[in-house]
Amino acid sequence: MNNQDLQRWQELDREHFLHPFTDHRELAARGTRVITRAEGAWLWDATGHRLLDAMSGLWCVNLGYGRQELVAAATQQLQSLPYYNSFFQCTHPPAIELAAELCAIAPPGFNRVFFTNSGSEANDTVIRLVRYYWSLLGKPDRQLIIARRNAYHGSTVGAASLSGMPWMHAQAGLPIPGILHIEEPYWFGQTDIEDPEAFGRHVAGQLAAAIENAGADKVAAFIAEPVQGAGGAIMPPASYWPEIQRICDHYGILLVADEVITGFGRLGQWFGSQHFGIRPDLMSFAKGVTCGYQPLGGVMVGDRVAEVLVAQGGEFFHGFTYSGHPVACAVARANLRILREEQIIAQLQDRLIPAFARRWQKLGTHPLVGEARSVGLIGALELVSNKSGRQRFPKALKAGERCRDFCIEQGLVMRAVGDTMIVAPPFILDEAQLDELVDKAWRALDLTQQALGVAAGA
Ligand code: PXG
Repeated sequence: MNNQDLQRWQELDREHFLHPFTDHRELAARGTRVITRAEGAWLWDATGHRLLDAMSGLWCVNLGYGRQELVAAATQQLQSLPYYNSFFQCTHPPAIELAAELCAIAPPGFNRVFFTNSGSEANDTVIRLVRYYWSLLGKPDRQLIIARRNAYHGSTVGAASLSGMPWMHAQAGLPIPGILHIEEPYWFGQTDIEDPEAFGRHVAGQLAAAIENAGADKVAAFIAEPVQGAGGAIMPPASYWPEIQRICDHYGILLVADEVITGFGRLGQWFGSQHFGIRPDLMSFAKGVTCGYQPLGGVMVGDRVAEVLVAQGGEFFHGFTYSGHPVACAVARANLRILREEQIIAQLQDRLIPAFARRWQKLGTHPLVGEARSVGLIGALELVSNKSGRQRFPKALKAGERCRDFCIEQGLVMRAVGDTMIVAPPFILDEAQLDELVDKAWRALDLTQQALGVAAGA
């Protein structure tokens, strides 16, 4: 690769490639980083700069890059049956086997899977399924789906409507009708209530209030991520999920866990719901199911819904050309096999998660960090101008963005959501890489502090 290649790619990219979630005028001014190669937890860009990928791609490449078993599974499937659909009474072995394997690892009561190609499509499927479920039960008025502000459930029209991001809604006349948002359990960023547990109960109580307000006979479901990812790695207080579960049970509404980020080991269990003791009726998934090597998503459909759908349903008018694509399913099967056979999730619990948590906590002693929190292999740092109190920097200073840029300079991919820095590292880091992650993050925090002119120990 030479400089001419890089320049050409950057020019062609600027001229022809519209990127997702991107301000193109700003991108043209800043230029793009062209990623050309990856191995294990490492990425290389076209200039040869090496980066430790502490975001696992985009919360998905959990086993790291270059797993030959996944490559082989895709290649073999491409050779034997690269495509066939599962409409019109047809099916094929990779989707059948994967569906059964997913049900075997899911919590009890999950015995059916609907396949999609992404997390967004999975959550659109959720909207269709829960509304159809209630109409099959003779309650077509139960249409309302309650979600949360600052949730991210995807970017198709339905999933963006479930997402609680007003700037997404504003550009497209969303949300679609019948979707309501309540407050998120973001203690650090949202509240004057000092006790996190009291805050957790307080925000969970908003679900009961919203149901009462709408009338319980109008509410179909509540959907939430066990841990909000794109919204800023928001980890609810321990009091939150039990109270949400109690409220859903009390009113008989369906509980949907969006497991797109938290599924397949990220929290040290197969599903994030198991970590929090949540008993969802539906679980959407994507990302980690194939390690990101192929696009695949879906909805795990619990017995409560599946039995109505199967026993009473007519045709469910929904599906995609690539629902259960054989190559994606073959890769997912190989991925699940590695997770099972190498006992990766048990090892995360025993070794990597505690080792990560210990190091991550240390970042909390940095003068710029108001809170360092982690759960499983998700970490967040709240950048503050003053450690006592939760005082933020003025937005215009772009503290988070600067810190992220310093991370990249240091050779570390860490994401900024406003002034919250987040990581979701791959499951294959060794101790030296964990140390490197934290050392580089610390150095980037130092550089950010210097750039912002904050006195040490402020
Ligand atoms: N649900 C959750 C919880 C997600 O995190 C989706 C659904 C949508 O999945 P698809 O496959 O349609 O993208 C996601 C996606 C970020 C970021 O900035 C996060 C996602 C996507 C893009 C950016 O952290 N998560």
